[in-house]
Amino acid sequence: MERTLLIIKPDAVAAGRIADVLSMVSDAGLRLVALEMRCLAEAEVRGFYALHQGKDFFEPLVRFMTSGPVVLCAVAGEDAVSSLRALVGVTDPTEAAAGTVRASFGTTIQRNAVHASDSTETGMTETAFFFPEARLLLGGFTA
Ligand code: 3AN
Repeated sequence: MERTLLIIKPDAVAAGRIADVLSMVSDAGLRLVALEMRCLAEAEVRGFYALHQGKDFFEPLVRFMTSGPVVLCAVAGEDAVSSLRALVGVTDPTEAAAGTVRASFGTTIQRNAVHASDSTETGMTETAFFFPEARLLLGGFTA
């Protein structure tokens, strides 16, 4: 079972698309194992996107990601990382395949509706960045 982190970004939250995105995740056979809606602190965003520090889009990205509430979602499933990336589409919504989350709800390369981990390794580290292991509901789905 892989883990991956989905973030519904401030643009998609403001546009009222939380339920649409979560439906697409469920319909793809992926399981939500933790969910939290809140505003991110600037330091958290800088830490989360540390890889991009120094790039020209970094400061605008920090401002955007702290501009309103986000929904943090830990997602689990077989091939969860690649399945979620396929569902989300490429970074630039104008280039994303029809029917993907970013093509449907993103507007620009910055305001691209969601984040999704890009490898099995970042799936683990990014999930752990926001959710301690004890908060992941990895078992007990018997209903
Ligand atoms: P992805 O989220 O598709 O893995 P990354 O990790 O390369 O993309 O970029 C992280 C975030 O930084 C993107 N989701 C987007 O919001 C922003 N971003 C990336 N490239 C650009 C760019 N060229 N111009 C503006 N924002 C960008």
